[in-house]
Amino acid sequence: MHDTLRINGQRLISRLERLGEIGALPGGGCCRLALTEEDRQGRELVISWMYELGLQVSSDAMGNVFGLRPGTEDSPPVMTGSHIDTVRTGGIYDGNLGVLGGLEVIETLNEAGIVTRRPLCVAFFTNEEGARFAPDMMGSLVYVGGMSLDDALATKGIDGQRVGDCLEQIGARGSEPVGNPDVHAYVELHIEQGPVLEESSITIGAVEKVQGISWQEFCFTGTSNHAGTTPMRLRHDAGYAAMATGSFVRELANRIGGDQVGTVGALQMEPNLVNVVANQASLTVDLRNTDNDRLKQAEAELLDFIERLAEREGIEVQHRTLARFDPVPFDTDMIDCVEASAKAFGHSVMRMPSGAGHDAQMLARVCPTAMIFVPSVDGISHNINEYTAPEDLEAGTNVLLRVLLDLAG
Ligand code: HGY
Ligand code: MN
Ligand code: MN
Ligand code: MN
Repeated sequence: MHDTLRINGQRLISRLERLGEIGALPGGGCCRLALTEEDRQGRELVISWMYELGLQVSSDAMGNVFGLRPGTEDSPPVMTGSHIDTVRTGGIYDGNLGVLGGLEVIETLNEAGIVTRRPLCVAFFTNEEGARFAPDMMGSLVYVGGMSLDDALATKGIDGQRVGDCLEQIGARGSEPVGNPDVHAYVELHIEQGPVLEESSITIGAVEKVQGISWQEFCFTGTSNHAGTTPMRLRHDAGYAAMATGSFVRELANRIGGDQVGTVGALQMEPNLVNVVANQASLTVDLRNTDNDRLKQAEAELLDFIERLAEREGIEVQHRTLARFDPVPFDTDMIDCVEASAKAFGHSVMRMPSGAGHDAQMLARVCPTAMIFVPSVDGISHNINEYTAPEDLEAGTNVLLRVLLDLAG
């Protein structure tokens, strides 16, 4: 069964670097926030590659894009893919590897004249990052019917723009319906974005589950006042409330246990001046754990802390949930298939959870799903210095090739 077939690593890296030029940042990395002009250009380039490879290209009402390669059978496709939007300080591999690795598999099969029994499909999903429009994995969530199209289109981003308007502006709204996909299986190749594989000197991660994700936003309203004349006992300092919350999140993450993590990533204060007690402060809290009960405990303790803090400081609080996803286990047979494929190439492989969210966690709602991880150097991601060694990119994409051939027959 095509045991000697291998992908072309250099061609894959050239595509990754070419796509990375769109939204390139000084000093490396790139910024292609969802539904921006940079995202439009990235979409245009990847779609042009899909056409070059002879794929039948379609897109749905959420702007998710699909490149279909017919099989000898007319049956639900085996799908691979990921996302091509990035965070503001993104690298060139997060998401992009899953999409361009899928295209590299297609090109390798084209060159070998191999037609699989089941159709193959390479997809990229809209707004996986959620950095501009929460929740993350929005495109794949709508695709599987986990969020209504109307709710997604009406969602306002951090810049006040709506998803629906931005989709129109970049001409990305397709005609295919969403919410009821027919996919035989889904496999996503992705960089680990953490230190585990590198620290373990392992080449391939066979991902068992994606951890639970909780994104919340808190807006504190106090009273602005003179920083010099206002006694501490009379202050209603929204800035203090925000910073106290930040240090509580760190203490909470260290105390809850398991693999609990907690991050205050976004913080705004008003009027944000050296000599004025802040009357407004808003922040986001990202809590994650592979254990949902512990994640729920962390959320409950955070809310309790903030209520008591607001009471004590005489401050108003508004609270919004931006995203909440339970941990998602992947299909055991598919995990076995990833592990066996890695071993067939002689690669070291380990089973592991994913710390990051992925489109695969949404596809797992509708079909057997698995992920293939490759190491991130120094465990760095969501950082312009994100890097994965060429031999690991090639190893992961060869494993993807083999898994897709196993599934598509
Ligand atoms: O936040 C995440 O884990 C994903 O990158 N959107
Ligand atoms: Mn990603
Ligand atoms: Mn990401
Ligand atoms: Mn992700």
